[in-house]
Amino acid sequence: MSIALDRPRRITRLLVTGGAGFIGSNFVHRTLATRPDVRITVLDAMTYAANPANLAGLDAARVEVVEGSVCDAALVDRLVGELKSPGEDEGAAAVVHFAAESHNDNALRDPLRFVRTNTEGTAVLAGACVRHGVHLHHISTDEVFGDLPLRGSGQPGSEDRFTVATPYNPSSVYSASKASADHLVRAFVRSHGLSATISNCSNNYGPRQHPEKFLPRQITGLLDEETPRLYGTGENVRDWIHVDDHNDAVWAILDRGVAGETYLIGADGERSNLECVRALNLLFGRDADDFVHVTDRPGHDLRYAIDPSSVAALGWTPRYTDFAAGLAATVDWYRDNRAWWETSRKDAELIYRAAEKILD
Ligand code: NAD
Ligand code: TDX
Repeated sequence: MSIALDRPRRITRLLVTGGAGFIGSNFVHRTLATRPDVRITVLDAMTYAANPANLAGLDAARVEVVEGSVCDAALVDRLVGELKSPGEDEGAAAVVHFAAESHNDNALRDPLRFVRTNTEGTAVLAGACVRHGVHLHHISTDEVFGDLPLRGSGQPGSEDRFTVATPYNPSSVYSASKASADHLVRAFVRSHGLSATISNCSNNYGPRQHPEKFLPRQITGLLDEETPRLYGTGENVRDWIHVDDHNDAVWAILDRGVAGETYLIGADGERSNLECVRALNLLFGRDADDFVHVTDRPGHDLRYAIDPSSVAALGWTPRYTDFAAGLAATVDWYRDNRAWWETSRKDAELIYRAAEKILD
């Protein structure tokens, strides 16, 4: 069976969950800029991870922001039902589901919050989409597949990348809660006739990412003249993709993805954490090796890598193929937007510093 539609869907109404967070808000901005006929309702619980500035000043005729949880079944049912207006094409409405607790380190401290939002919240949304006949695009992560051995290590799997056929093997509560959500979406497709697509993407970077995450933590630290902090040895590898490339791939799936299919999104961006920190130090005119090793994350996944051929088959290709240039532009964004990150960095560092020890 083909994994691309011959005739694209024509979507004009979206419910975007988690649209005040990092990837969701970039999705809203990009959609407004590139899809003049699309109107959006954002549903976001405005947790610590959301920043109201992310959606400030947008065209109120095209974006409505509703504060609430994806676990609130009555609210979700109403918002999904309101997407379908009489006279509009069948298939003109869709839900794009970004809302999640997204940070692995927090899952170590408060696992049930992850189960509630990521797992239960996805089931609530899927049920509402079934009742109202609305398509659901579920945003997931490459972490559901577990991790791979380092390239060149000679271990079985060390030259592999994740594909749509890779078995699920999550190792953290975050990735297990996302894996359960993916399974629930597939169960609603099979047992309840839900129209849904799923995408599993690798690590995103770009503007508006919370300073608790690796790259913004190092960038905002360097802007405050602090030394970068690497978990453990720093040999762990992530497959970096610019957030706009991720969101363009999501639109390719909304346009041409086949209901029931899963697409893996990545941009051939494998880099060790050590390489990233060295590159950042150089961008700040510092000695590449001026960083500290700190307490490692328990259960820390070693390597992620995505084979993006499923989404490439929809005609998508990444535009940010020069990681150094994308990183430099991201540094500029944080330099120009100190007011956006200052408070959330302070809050995140209080938690980090209470737990971490410098190893060398
Ligand atoms: P984020 O933490 O920056 O944003 C998450 C948003 O969801 C926040 O605005 C938050 O307020 C909202 N939210 C949390 N709980 C909610 C609830 N119960 N109801 C409604 N809204 C709620 O996360 P992000 O990095 O933008 O990730 C977005 C999605 O993309 C997540 O599903 C994540 O699993 C997935 N993903 C992220 C990455 C990455 O590198 N960041 C990579 C692959 C997939
Ligand atoms: O200070 C740090 N030092 C460090 O070495 C921090 C905060 C992280 N790290 C390491 C841990 C990881 O190997 O950097 C790597 C990236 O860490 P995170 O930014 O926490 O991301 P990760 O755990 O890889 O998960 C991210 O990508 C997949 C997102 O947070 C998830 O939501 C997404 O699903």
